[in-house]
Amino acid sequence: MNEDSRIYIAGHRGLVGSSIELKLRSRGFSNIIVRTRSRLDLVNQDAVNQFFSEQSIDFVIIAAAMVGGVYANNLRPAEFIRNNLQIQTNIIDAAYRSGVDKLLFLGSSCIYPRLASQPIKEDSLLSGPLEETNKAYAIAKIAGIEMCQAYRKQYGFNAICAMPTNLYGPGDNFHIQDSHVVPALIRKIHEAKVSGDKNVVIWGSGNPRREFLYVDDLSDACLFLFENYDGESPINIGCGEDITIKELAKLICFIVGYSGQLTFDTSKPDGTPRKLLDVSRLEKLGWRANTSFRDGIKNTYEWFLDNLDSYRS
Ligand code: GFB
Repeated sequence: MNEDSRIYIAGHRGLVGSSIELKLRSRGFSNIIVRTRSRLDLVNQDAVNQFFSEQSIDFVIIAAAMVGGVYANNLRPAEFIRNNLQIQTNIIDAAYRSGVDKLLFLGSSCIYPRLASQPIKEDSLLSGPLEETNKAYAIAKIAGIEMCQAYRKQYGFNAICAMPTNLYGPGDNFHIQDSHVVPALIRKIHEAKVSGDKNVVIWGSGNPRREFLYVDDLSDACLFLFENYDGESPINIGCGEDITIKELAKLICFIVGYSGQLTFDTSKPDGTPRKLLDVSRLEKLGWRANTSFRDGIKNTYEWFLDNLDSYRS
């Protein structure tokens, strides 16, 4: 990749894509190609084929996906599997056919079996049953990995796959029901503080463990892999540490400055009991996360306060 390379970021308005775009621009890449959904609908195969045939793209990063938290995944599995299969299939195939040099596909730690041994190694893919609440999304992402590997094997297409752990950061979706746990709790706890509520409801038991990675660390890792990895196996991206949802909620209360009670609504799903990635492959390649969780949550809360009128929800 050089500064004049034509790099297409699919999903540049999302949490991950926007961070990747900023990072590429800050490193001097000037030919970054992006399209809003109204100009290019990624579920439309003809539109995607036409876009690639017109653009002479060298490199592709697929950060476009339909994503959501445990509740949204459980409620709308048909949309999660259909939209994600269509988006990734259209892009991977059109990229290969139009002569793209290299493509990065982003998956998710939920591709691994629900009870995978921890920390989860890349090799545990397809070694056991998946978590029910996000099976449709996970199977779409697994199909994306398989498609990259099949195109590599049959056509020699340089498509690599990265599997990030749970992400958070500025620009996230703060929808009260559809979002992931970090933005949901930042919003709920902030709103309880402002309105003087003495109680915040946390979904599930509070016992599940999750590993959280700050989005700018993820975008850094993606560019690192783009420049340093050409293998077939997916590579996990995480920080190597996890915490319980209860501990997460307490940390957010501390950062927001809220001193009310937390109660746990066990009628809501817990999802996977634990998801901690084994990041030793990535570390051997030479990359490590460097944002502390406390700093990451602080930055995210500050961003939320600065964008109270315009955050995504
Ligand atoms: O972030 P989250 O939805 O992702 O939930 P998953 C993580 C944990 O936080 C679950 C609990 O145990 C939730 O029950 N939780 C507590 C909450 N309060 C809340 C809340 O207000 N909102 C949310 N969302 N959770 C998703 C997958 O699973 O992770 C996706 O469904 C994707 O497919 C993503 O892989 C990374 O880790 O459970």
